[in-house]
Amino acid sequence: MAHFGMYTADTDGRDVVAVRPPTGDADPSPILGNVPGSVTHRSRIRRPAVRRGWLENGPGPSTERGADAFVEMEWDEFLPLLAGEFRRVLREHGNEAVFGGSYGWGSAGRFHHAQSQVHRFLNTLGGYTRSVGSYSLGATGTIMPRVMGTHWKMFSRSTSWDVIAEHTDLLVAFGGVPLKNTSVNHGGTSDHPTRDALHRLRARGGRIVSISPLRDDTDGAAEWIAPVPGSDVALMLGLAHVLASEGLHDTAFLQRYTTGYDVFERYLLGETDGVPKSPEWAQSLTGVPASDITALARRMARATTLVTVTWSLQRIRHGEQAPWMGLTLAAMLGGVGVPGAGFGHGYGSMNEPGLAPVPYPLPTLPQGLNAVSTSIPVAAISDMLLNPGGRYDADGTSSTYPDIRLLHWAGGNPFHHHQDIGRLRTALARPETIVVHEPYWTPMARHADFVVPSTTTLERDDLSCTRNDPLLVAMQAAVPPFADSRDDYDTFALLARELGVEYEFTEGRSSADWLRHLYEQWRRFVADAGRVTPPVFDEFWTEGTFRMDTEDGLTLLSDFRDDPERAPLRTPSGRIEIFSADIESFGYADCGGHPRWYAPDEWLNGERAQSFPLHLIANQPRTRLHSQLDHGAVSLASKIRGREPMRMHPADAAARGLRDGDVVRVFNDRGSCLAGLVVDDRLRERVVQLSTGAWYDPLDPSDPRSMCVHGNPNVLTADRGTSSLAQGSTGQHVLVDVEKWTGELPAIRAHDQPEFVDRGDVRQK
Ligand SMILES: Nc1nc2c(c(=O)[nH]1)N[C@H]1C(S)=C(S)[C@@H](COP(=O)(O)OP(=O)(O)OC[C@H]3O[C@@H](n4cnc5c(=O)[nH]c(N)nc54)[C@H](O)[C@@H]3O)O[C@H]1N2
Ligand SMILES: Nc1nc2c(c(=O)[nH]1)N[C@H]1C(S)=C(S)[C@@H](COP(=O)(O)OP(=O)(O)OC[C@H]3O[C@@H](n4cnc5c(=O)[nH]c(N)nc54)[C@H](O)[C@@H]3O)O[C@H]1N2
Ligand SMILES: [Mo]
Repeated sequence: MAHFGMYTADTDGRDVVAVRPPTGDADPSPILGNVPGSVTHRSRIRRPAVRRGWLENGPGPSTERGADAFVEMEWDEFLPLLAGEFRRVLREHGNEAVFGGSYGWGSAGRFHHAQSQVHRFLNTLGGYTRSVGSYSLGATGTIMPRVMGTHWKMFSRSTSWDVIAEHTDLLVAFGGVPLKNTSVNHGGTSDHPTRDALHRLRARGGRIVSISPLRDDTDGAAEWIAPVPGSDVALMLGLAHVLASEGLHDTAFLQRYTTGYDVFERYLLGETDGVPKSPEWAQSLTGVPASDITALARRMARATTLVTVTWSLQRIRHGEQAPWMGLTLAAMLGGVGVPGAGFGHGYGSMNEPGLAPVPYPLPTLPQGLNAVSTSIPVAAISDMLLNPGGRYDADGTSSTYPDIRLLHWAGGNPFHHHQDIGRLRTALARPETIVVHEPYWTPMARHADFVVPSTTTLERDDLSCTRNDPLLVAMQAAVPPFADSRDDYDTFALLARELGVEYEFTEGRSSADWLRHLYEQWRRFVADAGRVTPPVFDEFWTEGTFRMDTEDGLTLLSDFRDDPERAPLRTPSGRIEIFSADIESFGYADCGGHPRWYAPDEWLNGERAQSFPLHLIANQPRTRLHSQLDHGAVSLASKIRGREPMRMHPADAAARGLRDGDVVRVFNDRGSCLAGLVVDDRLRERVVQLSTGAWYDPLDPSDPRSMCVHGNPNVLTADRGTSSLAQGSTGQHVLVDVEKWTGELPAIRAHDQPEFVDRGDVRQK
């Protein structure tokens, strides 16, 4: 099982040679094609390694990270050295000085989940500074619990695809419904039903309006509206204005199920700020003709309309506003809780929305208790490292950043996920020691002092399951561990032994014991609850899968609609908060008490666009999961002369004298990268699209702001939170300019081994 789907692996005893998706999967992911050859790929970490400068100078800040050579070592020497460093940091600086953020997707599998493993390990040592929230849903994760009482329920208990296919007449999709993203589900998936559901909706006469800078964000017949990127909230306000001024809004619904509509309406109609959010006003910001906005609003009021917002729209500045305003628009239409109507968030972002949930808890590894209460918003990593003791605001609280001495990372790649890599590299020069567990020599591994070689899922037994999929899957090792790599669990167990906390970490169990234990504990729990009777572990393991029951045919918030007194939302008012007194009370200039239009810093109508006239969309890659298996066949096949493809409208290419297949330099005042040009009219003019995931490959590794020769868009993006409320990632959008690359074409080195030196050549000071 992978995050992008289930498969059977054919091997030659050392590596995977072919993969076969299950016959029950309606639309298997093309990303599976990256798996063959991945176990023994030349970028694998063979042995434990320590950075040369760390061995020579001992722990301490270093600007050599990312440019230094490594010394390979035996485990017997490596583990005591690392344990000694842990003892030093804990003794001199205490547990708060250890950052165990480790954000990242790692791999599917409930037990060998790298992030759970590192957190459990650090908890047995007395705790660590942690991160909260995600890059996926930074803004949503803070705003939606406040105004709707939950955020995860929006996905895991979303209106099912079957209900949408059957009941929705008009699907108004902000961000479209990009099928490429439904490849993926955290923890895996055994089916991909989105394509078929959209087909059934259209076959029934349903219509799809795709609002996106990219026409191919919705496949097949859809009406395409391409507003200026980042202006969706203005468009939603324009639609809301038509509803309110023409009396098309559902006042009975607003009265019974929401609070604060009156405050919002005064803003909408311009009574509070003198600016009516009319279709004409919206046209001036979005470029969408006012008459089209009026016509769409009237259609929405007449039909069973589902308003959906992709997650990308909240991964930009003021990202709190789009999901909040989308929900407000759906509330004005009165369809929340009605089959096929209402609001959806994340259809086409992840496979999960629209899939039926499993009605009971799933087995997971207990992470233990963290004795340190310090945390930071996940996307504040550079801020934290650069400003120890500095103050910041988030979600109504003002806090100070801890002083981090040791960074321990397992299962994520900050060079993939974080913005402004130049700033990140300066930040990563600050700690005294960085430990990274990785199967591959990713850029994060290259910036570590201690590099721990991990196995991949293909090299170990595990079990997988996820909230919205019926299958519990026995993931059986396909090949033996590569070279000297170890399961993260075994590494942590040995490290725990060195540090005198082995039993606390392992509870006396091997990984095989843990799998059996977690499964049996879960089996007894669900059997006692009388829901299902799963087979005993050995039977399950032989069988390979167990099919659970699911709650089919859900409509989001139908229980609330049926009886708002008995099933209130978990908001202060128990209703949808179109106005939130709590948020208003924080007094933030960048997030007030009701949904509102805030002009972004980086957009085509702003001042910055005079210097950098193209709007780059750094969306999720079609050809891989994030940065994972960037060296796989499907990912490599899309590259142009080795560079990540970047799409551009023909008019913008012509204006710059660029042709399809050219290598271009993409730049702004933060950094630059090379990319391979694809000229394509399926984009709005002045929009370019360069997906995330090409491994950062600096031309000059010793320069933190070096050009990336491979095409990682995060050398360009701004490291700035969504707002003082959520402080979420804003990586989706950035302004750039593009020119032809006329210099010599630098080699791609990202997927090679780093430089090694012999132990004997290290001069300890
Ligand atoms: N500009 C921009 N940036 C973005 C986004 C965007 O829209 N625009 N999107 C953001 C989003 S939504 C996300 S979720 C993040 C994703 O960011 P990440 O989740 O950090 O990216 P991955 O490439 O999935 O990193 C997972 C790493 O875990 C490693 N790994 C796999 N299995 C194991 C294992 O068993 N053990 C260990 N130790 N390691 C393992 C993989 O090799 C890989 O390097 O990126 C974010 N970044
Ligand atoms: N193939 C693949 N699928 C994935 C992932 C992956 O790495 N690869 N990652 C998974 C993860 S972790 C996550 S969190 C989700 C993320 O899900 P999303 O964040 O929703 O995915 P993106 O592809 O970044 O963006 C979706 C679309 O939004 C559109 N968009 C961007 N800006 C704007 C705008 O201002 N206005 C409008 N109307 N549209 C805009 C873009 O055209 C883009 O294609 O994807 C998941 N699915
Ligand atoms: Mo994500």
